[in-house]
Amino acid sequence: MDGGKAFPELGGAVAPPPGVPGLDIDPFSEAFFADPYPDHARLRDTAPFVWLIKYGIGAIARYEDVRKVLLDWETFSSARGVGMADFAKHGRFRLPSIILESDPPQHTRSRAVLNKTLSFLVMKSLRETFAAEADRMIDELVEKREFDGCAELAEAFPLRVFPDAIGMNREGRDNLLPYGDMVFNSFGPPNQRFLASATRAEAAFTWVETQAQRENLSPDGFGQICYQAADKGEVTHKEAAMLVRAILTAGVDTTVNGIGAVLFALARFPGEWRKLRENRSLARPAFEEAIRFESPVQTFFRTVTRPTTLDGHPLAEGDKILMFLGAANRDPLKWENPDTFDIERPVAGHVGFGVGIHACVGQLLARLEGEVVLDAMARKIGTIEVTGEPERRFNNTLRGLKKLPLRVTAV
Ligand code: 4IA
Repeated sequence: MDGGKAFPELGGAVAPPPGVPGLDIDPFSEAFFADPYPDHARLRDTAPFVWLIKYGIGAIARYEDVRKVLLDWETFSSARGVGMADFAKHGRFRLPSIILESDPPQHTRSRAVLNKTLSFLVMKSLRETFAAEADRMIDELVEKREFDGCAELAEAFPLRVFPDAIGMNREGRDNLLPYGDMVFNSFGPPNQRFLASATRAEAAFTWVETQAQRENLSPDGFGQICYQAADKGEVTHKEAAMLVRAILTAGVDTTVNGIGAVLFALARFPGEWRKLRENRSLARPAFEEAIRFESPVQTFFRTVTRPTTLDGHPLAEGDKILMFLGAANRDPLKWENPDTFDIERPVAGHVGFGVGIHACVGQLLARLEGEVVLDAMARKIGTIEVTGEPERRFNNTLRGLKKLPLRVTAV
């Protein structure tokens, strides 16, 4: 199979290999983003392995298959990029990440350092500050009554707590969101959406590299843990900077869209909001269920390293495979009533944070942020209602909103 000659802007449609059903779905189009669920169902229902004609790329959307590919890192590599572009054929748009875009043994070294940097103990040290900030922010919003759940909460909260926690200085933090938007767009095809975001974020590129340097991080932020590991020889100091860059890249848009997802879901499912108010210990499960339900990170690619098969179809070295995490998280073969937001369901095993060696290394941080926001809301807010049309933010990888007009009442 030739998964390579495939960018639409560079060549047009590619017929499927014999026996693989071809679909005319474009998972990087606004029509798809506006309502991906009918197409997710077509992707899952047609066959375990389907072909996206527009891009000339094989895809999987069923839970079992997505899980299997995520777990088999030796056959399905990340080192040639986890986006559509194959570093070996199409070049790279930034210096490859030594955690996301790497395989063992490099990945193992990087991961060990990030595991320490984002450990349970580090999260424990952040909890009090994060919770106090969530309380303060929710008090202010309750006072205000009407606000934009995106700008004033889902974006504001991570931007408030995360840069401080890692130890960034104050200047230029407004680069973080455009930078993330660009990187997450870069995992899709080189479409207009990506090009526009790259133009918007041009200056953010060097800014992020600079922010990741040791001398620009405060001594008590958790970013220093990467450099302390370098002092001990676990990685080089240059690698430590790359790992801090990774945290800066991966840590904002993801949690913004995770918090956005749970706000939007709770506003649409008042019964679930009631359950949360009555039982605050559901804050963490509610956030987790929102990650399953919305899957803020919708898709990733892998590159085949050696001859193998998917659903009996031969794959060759160099083939790219697209995995639909969002579709897997709503696969009816795995989930009961998958399209229902249910904060009491058994949600373990969802692939919203991935699974296997590349499973989200920041998931404890994400959950901490989600939990303290929901806990503060459950204590302070009586009712939540959507007062206007929510607006989606379109991104080649991320699913989320840019506007969510809300009205809340105090308890
Ligand atoms: C990096 C998957 C996503 C959260 C992510 C994005 C960028 C990086 C890592 C993870 O730059 O290393």
